[in-house]
Amino acid sequence: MTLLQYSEEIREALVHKKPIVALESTIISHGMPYPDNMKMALNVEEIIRGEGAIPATIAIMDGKIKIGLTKTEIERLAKEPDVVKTSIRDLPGVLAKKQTGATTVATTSYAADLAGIRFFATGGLGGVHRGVADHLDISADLPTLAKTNICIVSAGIKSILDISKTLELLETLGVAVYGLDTDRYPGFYFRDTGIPVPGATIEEIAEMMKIKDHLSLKQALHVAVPVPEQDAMKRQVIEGIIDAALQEADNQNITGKDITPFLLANIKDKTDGESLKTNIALVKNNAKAAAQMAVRYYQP
Ligand code: PSU
Ligand code: MN
Repeated sequence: MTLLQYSEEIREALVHKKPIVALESTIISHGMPYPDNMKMALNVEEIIRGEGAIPATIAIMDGKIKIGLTKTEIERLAKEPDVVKTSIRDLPGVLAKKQTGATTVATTSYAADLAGIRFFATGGLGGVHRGVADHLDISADLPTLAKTNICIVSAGIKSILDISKTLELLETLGVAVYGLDTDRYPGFYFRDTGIPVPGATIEEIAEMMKIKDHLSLKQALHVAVPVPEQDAMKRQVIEGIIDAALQEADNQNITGKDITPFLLANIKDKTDGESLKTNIALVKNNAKAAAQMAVRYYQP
């Protein structure tokens, strides 16, 4: 049974040890509306190519985990209404039922690691939800990152979450966290949470990944990149909006895997689309950084 299916380009890149950057698909199907999601997905691939690396968007289609998608496949993920949000526990079910599945950070990391891809760019990690004492909601992204050897580049943990508890849990799980050229952890929509983290350069991150390979350390390395200044939102503004969105989710009894897509869409409406613009800008910025790391990692 071969469940992994590579595009010709990715197969060739893996054989010749060319730099590859993995990309998730939940952000396409459940993180952004059409057609912005499709434009974003295609733009991000171009940005990675522009840096000399090869993009590998990952999704579940026709009973296979596909690594490297065609434009038509990306369009399906962006448009079709019944794409399943596929976190790690959902993977066997989506494959067995031959559903179309959009992979989360957890499932994308797992698949990328399996394929031997070392770098992965996304928007924001999942994590510990706010109010966790009353409602135990912790993203499967975290335990999965504890056992996948990947460098995950994001603009932090999604602002809708409890950032300090998520960072504590990442520490427990053995996932290292570095700021790219900054020693303050970014807050997804905004640049600075005030939480100190060690800073690192592109070169240092590439070196860390090589060292991790030597030591067979299975945990992910998380690199946080602040959203560019011109695209960032003001912390005070977005925090108020997040609180209102969380209240609405609670009123409407939204739980489980629906909560993150609900909050992202609700925040987009409340900000007249500004949060979506910021989200797109930060994903592009992360893709560029991840591509630079991948290129560096494969330099002799
Ligand atoms: N980053 C974004 N938008 C998203 C996500 C990340 O900018 O939609 C997705 C990722 O796929 C992540 C998921 O794994 O949200 C987390 O969902 P949950 O909290 O249900 O685990
Ligand atoms: Mn959850």
